[in-house]
Amino acid sequence: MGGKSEDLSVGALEQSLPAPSNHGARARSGVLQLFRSCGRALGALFLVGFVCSACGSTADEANGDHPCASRFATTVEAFVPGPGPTFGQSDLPKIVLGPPKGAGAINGSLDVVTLGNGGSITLGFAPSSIVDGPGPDFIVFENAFYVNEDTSSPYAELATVEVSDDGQNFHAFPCTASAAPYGSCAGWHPVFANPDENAIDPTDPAAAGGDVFDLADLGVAQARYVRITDRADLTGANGTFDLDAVSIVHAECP
Ligand SMILES: [Ca+2]
Ligand SMILES: [Ca+2]
Repeated sequence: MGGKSEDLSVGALEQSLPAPSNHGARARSGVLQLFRSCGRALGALFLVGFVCSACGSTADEANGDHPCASRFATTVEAFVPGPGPTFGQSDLPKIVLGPPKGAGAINGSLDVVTLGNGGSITLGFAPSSIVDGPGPDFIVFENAFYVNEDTSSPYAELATVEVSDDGQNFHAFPCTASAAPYGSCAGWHPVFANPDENAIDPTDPAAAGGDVFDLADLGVAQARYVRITDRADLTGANGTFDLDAVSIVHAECP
């Protein structure tokens, strides 16, 4: 964005330059031209400096959030696998840290860890915290997809999501649905963001895909931990939750 603004600024300055009018005036014009060129160069530098003084600004700051360096899980605080599949578990913790690797509406990512039936995982986000801002505050990415592209029929693998600010006291988003739509369960929205393959912002709840959560629904102002627990009452082929990543929409950091 900064580069593009620079080019536009310099281009606008170039257009305001008058061309030399005749040979007699060429020498004088040459000196003048030099001053003008220097002036333009300084002006361009000033403009570039002005434009780039805003380069550090982000939509986060406009929303009153901090532009935190990390917007994804940075630690696995606990992992308690349930019985059943063990896919991805040997790749912990890194397989759930950082951004998601979404595979789109009709495919599920394989860059995931399965929790096993009733298994749970607790993620930390230090030095960032999730804070309650307007709308969704964080996004949980599973590898759900739409069967036959039917958006009313997600291949869902459900889990309950809880948040905590001290790592001891957790508050749960209720997850009890047994048929779509699955309310505030995680594991039923396809994932589109994949920084390896596209430019979709994994922290944009309107574009990233995944399951979005709003701290305001629980009356919680801030959370530093997210615990995800597979629904033990759901078993079978799609009975175990597969975690790809968690991103922070509204972040705060030291
Ligand atoms: Ca919120
Ligand atoms: Ca289950």
